[in-house]
Amino acid sequence: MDRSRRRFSAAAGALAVLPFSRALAAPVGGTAELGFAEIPDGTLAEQGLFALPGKLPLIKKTFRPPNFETPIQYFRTPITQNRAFFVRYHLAAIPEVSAKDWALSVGGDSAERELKLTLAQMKKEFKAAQVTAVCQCSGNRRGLFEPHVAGVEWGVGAMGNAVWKGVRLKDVLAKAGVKAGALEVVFDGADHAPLEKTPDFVKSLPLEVAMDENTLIAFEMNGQPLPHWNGFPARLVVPGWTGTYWVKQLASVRVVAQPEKNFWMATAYRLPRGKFKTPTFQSQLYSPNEPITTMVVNSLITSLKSGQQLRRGQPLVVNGIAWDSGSGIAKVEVSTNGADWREAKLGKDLGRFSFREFSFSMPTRESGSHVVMARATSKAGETQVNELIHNPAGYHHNVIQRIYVEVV
Ligand SMILES: Nc1nc2c(c(=O)[nH]1)N[C@H]1C(S)=C(S)[C@@H](COP(=O)(O)O)O[C@H]1N2
Ligand SMILES: [Mo]
Repeated sequence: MDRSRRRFSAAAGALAVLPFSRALAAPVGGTAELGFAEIPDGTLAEQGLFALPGKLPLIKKTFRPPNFETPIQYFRTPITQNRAFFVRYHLAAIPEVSAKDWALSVGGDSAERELKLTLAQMKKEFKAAQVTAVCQCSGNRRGLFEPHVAGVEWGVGAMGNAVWKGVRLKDVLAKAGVKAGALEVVFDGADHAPLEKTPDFVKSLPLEVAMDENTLIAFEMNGQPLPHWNGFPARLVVPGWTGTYWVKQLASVRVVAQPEKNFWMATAYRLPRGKFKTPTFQSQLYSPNEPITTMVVNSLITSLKSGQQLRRGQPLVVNGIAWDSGSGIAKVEVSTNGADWREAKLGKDLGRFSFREFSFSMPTRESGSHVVMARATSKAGETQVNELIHNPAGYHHNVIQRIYVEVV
């Protein structure tokens, strides 16, 4: 019997009062009810909801720096509303940038010239571009790792999907002029550490990813200016790549001929080499590990909680969302008995970088327990895993959920 199964039996059987006391101890998002591990992590058990200015109540992970995750109910629509969108920062000093005073610096040793572009200039000089894309933290679901690893103990909500609008980074780089020999493009935001002990958050991308037509400098999210907490007035949008590259409060862009070697590239956000089939970041392969790059295929069931009881005769509805790094979702299969898989119906295609809704419904004629699973497969042929692929920083958790429901 696997661990979550045992947890379920205990909750449903001998300790009939347990679900209630657990509800008190774990107001939101315990690991068991998400269909993963058996024992709720301390952090997950103690967390509560808190509303940052301009935001709905989100699941508080840390105040300084602000780390807040999106409660599961906001994933019942394919677009995540701005006020519910998760917030992730590494550094606690986040200036309120005024749109009027903001200007982006563009340069670097592999740029032909230096530019300083105000928001008005950016909007006037470059063609508008838009993409619907998932921003997901590399460490989304880290709190579900067993054994646990250090870092923000995220549940399933360190992600969101939005319509991002701005200008293409490649158009801005073309105006600056990219010299032969350019290797990476380096991004810095306006935030910094309060005590200058922590290195400034600076990220780089391979030149070809920076030049991709879907890589944007975005000013808008779902038709509104970016919320402060999501990067106002401008952020990088790198569809398919994990959230770490989506630099907020973007202040400077530099085209360089050498690999960027600061802490956030050389030490943090790295994976053991060769463990995942994601693309390699060629210019950053100088140690036994490599930078994380694109997201792995994944899904989330949003219509059920583990331990939930359904009345016999009520349909068992398995709805949720699926996403990958941009090949698009080919299929989502659902199992309700731990053995057979049936294809769910896919919702409207909002673009290959977007969440894709799925739905499945089954009549319940008899009482009994079900293990409900959903398994997404991308158009590139990648499928969610049965067993966690361990890595020290707790990235790329795409283990198939196992949600236990009881028909009574
Ligand atoms: N300036 C700045 N940009 C940043 C970060 C940061 O700490 N500072 N964190 C990154 C990480 S790790 C993630 S997952 C995303 C989260 O985006 P969100 O806060 O809009 O949800 O922002 C990225 N951009
Ligand atoms: Mo992240």
